[in-house]
Amino acid sequence: MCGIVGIVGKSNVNQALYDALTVLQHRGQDAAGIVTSHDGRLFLRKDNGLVRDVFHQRHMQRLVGHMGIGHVRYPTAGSSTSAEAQPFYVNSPYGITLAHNGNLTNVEQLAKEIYESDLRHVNTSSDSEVMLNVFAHELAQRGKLQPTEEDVFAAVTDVHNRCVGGYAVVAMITGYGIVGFRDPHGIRPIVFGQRHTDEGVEYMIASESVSLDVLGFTLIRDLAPGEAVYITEDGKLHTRQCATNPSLTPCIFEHVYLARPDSIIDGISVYKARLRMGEKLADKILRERPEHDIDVVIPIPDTSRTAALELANHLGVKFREGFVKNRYIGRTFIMPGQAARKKSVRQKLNAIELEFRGKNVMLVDDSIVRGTTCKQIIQMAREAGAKNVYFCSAAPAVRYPNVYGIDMPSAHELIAHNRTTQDVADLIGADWLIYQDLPDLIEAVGGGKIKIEQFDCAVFDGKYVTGDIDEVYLNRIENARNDASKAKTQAVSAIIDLYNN
Ligand code: PIN
Repeated sequence: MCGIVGIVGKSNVNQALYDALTVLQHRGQDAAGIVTSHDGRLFLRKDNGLVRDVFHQRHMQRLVGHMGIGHVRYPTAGSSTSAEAQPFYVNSPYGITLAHNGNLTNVEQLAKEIYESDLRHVNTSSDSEVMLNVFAHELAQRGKLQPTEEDVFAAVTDVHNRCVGGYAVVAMITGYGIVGFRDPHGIRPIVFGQRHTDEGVEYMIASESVSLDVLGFTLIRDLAPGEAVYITEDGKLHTRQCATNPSLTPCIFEHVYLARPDSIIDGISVYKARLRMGEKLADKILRERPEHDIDVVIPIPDTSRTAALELANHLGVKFREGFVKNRYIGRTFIMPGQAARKKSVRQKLNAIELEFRGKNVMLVDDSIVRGTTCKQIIQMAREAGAKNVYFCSAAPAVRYPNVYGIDMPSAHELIAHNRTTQDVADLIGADWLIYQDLPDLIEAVGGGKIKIEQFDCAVFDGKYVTGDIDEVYLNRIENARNDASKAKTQAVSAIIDLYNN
């Protein structure tokens, strides 16, 4: 998962891009980048790290220009180098830079085509660089010295024809404008909006509406699946449907925990969807155990708080903050003679004992993925004196890998893969485990004022909307992931050895 932004403004956009990226920081903390364009020249700064660490005064001063794009990257096993930070750049045609949120499922075939037929070189293992080259190739095919909006939209149409997967993209064509587009299934989110200044109207394209709000832009709307928006450098906005068979099946996991609660995605308030998840969970609890003995509902901060609050309300049970999260977790330093240790949950969360002692507590989390965190949290609740520890997940059991840009690619890492609810309860040490039912989650997200009936729910039901995912593909990405993480572990051990010797 990543965050993207693009702005066509009337004065320098560096500060606005930086601010927008900080608002999208929850979508990726691994790397950040901004590229701006001024007088036909590009200015790029990207590196590993949080937005606040990547950009210093000297970088910001160099990022001049009235238009630019930015990116924050989520860590995945295969993308740890700063060379894979985005935006990516190709010099021909025109000088194009691109930032992408999502994942292409036919990247191997595309990489081959790009090299063998399009005669282009890709310098990283990132699917985003592949996509940039597909777009650049298709735009070059129009053979124009100055591309019009028709040329840009035609290139996006060709991208849709060649690329398969989930993608929300912003790309800047140096000297011409910024284009944003969304895959034909609308899996990943992308919105655009405007703000009025004394010099005229400015436009922003972004992953989530919250970045428009915070910068004083008003939301125009989400891009439809397959649609593109092109804003020229002088501020003219064009939109076009570029896919032949678009159908909206947005990723339901955005609502579970990826997106900020103050965002509105495809017209649905993430906050309201989470409230409804709590309501549905309460109904399920009452169905399973009408005579339950829950004394207190405790959220696991932060995402689950909204669902937990409504769950407690509907059950008529006390809602209490039992865990406090440290918002200032620092770096882990590697000391000579010591192995690198991961920060434990205990360093991130602390229990308020008086909310647990002698009580039957219902802990609520947004989801259970690997099960490692919740196991430790349940242990902490017991140590704080809880009589019984019940656990509920606002999402159904995560049983299948995600192939559209969320970092959950390997089935064997998922605690619920090939396991029953009781198996998972035993493994995490819960006295009672309740998962949201999938139809309830769909109803919670898509059954508000804006009705959406179809979502990408692949992590829950194993149905992949792009229709190209089979066992062979899943095994391949699982192996690739294992190799990549092995390589990463080896690299870390090598650094530790270096320190130790
Ligand atoms: C919560 C994000 N949320 C917490 C992510 C943990 C699963 N985990 C998914 C629960 S927040 S586990 O955004 O940080 O507030 O499967 O490893 O137990």
